[in-house]
Amino acid sequence: QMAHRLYTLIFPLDRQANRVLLGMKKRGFGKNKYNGFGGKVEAHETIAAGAMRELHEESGLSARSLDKHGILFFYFEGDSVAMEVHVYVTGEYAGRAVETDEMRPEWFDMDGMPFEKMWADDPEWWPMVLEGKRFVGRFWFKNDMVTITRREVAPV
Ligand code: 6U4
Ligand code: NA
Ligand code: NA
Repeated sequence: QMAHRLYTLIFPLDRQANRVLLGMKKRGFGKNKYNGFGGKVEAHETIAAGAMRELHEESGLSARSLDKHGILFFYFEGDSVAMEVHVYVTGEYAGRAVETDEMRPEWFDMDGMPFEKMWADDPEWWPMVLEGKRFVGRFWFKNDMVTITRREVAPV
């Protein structure tokens, strides 16, 4: 059994306007890609608390509730540690999105995601978020992290 490292990924939604807040990542893993907000879960916190903390650190927003949508497992060729990413949305949050050291926030139409500037797996599961479905996905990447060599993604 392979070792996993826990991560969160959270998407603030403005359901009335049919928009989602993404962040352009300015540094580190996934630099120059748009994504939801998130990061590593710390040892002392629950996964949900980690999602809320990362959202606040990276966007300035404070979530009042979370909706869990899925779990994504990412495997990288030649890497013995997989990523286990817990995906949430929130429609209830306080504050206003601000640019931080890590992320430049930008609203997008929920049906107009900039997939060409996102991780390669995102178009495969984002439709399930829109449909309100829960999902589990497993993606195997080549070293370039662009090419998916194998995928299993399904609603649960
Ligand atoms: P540091 O810089 O150590 O504080 P931290 O913010 O804890 O990092 P980070 O930003 O490296 O962690 O976490 C990676 C983020 O990227 C998580 O939100 C999960 C997300 N992510 C990683 N691979 C992804 C992929 N293939 N598709 C996707 N999100 C991915 O949609
Ligand atoms: Na992060
Ligand atoms: Na972080």
